[in-house]
Amino acid sequence: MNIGIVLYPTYGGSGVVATELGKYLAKKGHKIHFITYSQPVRLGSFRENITYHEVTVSDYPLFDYEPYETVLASKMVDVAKHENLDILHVHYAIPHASAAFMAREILKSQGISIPFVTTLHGTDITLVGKDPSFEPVITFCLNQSDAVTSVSESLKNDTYKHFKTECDIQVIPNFIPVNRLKPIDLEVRRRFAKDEEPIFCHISNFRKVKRVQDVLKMFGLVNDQKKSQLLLAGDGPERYSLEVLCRELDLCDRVTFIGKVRDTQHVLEMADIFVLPSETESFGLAALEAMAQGVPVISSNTGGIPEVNVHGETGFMSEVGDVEDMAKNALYILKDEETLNQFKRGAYERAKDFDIGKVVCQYEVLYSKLLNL
Ligand code: GMT
Repeated sequence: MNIGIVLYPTYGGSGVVATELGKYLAKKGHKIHFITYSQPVRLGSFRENITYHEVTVSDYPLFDYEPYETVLASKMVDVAKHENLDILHVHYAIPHASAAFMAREILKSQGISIPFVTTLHGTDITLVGKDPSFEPVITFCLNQSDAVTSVSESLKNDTYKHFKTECDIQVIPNFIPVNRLKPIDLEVRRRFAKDEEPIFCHISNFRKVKRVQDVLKMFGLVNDQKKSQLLLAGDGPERYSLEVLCRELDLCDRVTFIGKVRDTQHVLEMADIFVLPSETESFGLAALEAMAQGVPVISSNTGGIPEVNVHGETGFMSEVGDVEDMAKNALYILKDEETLNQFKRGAYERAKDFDIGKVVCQYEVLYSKLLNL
């Protein structure tokens, strides 16, 4: 199939999922056309069956706000016509679904019929989407999409709760390539921690919704009992206040701000515990990425996280903000090597349920159904 994938190219989870989906489908022989405004971070170098089409908005002085959605829709029309796309798959509803709707209608007016699939990722529904300034457009686009998928049951339920739509939403969970675990590179690990010190890790875009302050607070409580190290990977609006809190909690020699990393695997390989205390999380791809490296997860119990993290098996979940409980659970996992290894195994085995090979075929079946293949 010739598939156009529209995505955010940045470090966010929806972009990562869309890029990995495209890369995997390309390996299976499909022709993939990524359409977005800059090279997707996880795309890497040249690959067979993959083309990247850049959307460029001109900075005409009249525009206070660049008309990205219009240019994106035009690019979709252009790629669909000249690359003979069979289907468009847009990740994250805003503004990709409305641009896809416009593209589909333009193409229809020219006698070309191309369906589009909208995949909901989370904040497009739970934070941004339900804002009244977006709501009518999102509702319309959900109803107009040829198929709608969501990355968890929780997100599907949230969509029905916040939007007046009767569209059929198919849950296709996020996925990850689960590879064999590599032995820890002790030389690298020793740059961050002594052998007897556990390494905690958190990776995100440091937005408020991630509650990274809770990571520091729970880590401080753990560190009082058991000297540990914390690696914070990523960057975003909360970075400065996190650095301030780190100083206030007197944790500077225990916490490393790594900044943005393209390949999180190398950080996760060193970690003993991953922390995800988010306010809301439709799925928690970062937790799944940790589990695929055999890292147990201490998380909140919000949104779709319970569909990924199994309490008492792959880690533990606590109420949002309950940093004492999170610290207690982390100390339980770290109480001895046998318990830690048991949780590491549990996390790794659970990740296999979301292996890319098991999940991506569900998208292929969906595309075939829409194309009557
Ligand atoms: O929250 C982020 O880090 C970014 C955001 C995105 O759309 O890029 O993530 C959302 O989509 C991910 C991939 O499906 C999910 O794993 C995240 O849980 C979801 N984030 C939220 O719901 C807050």
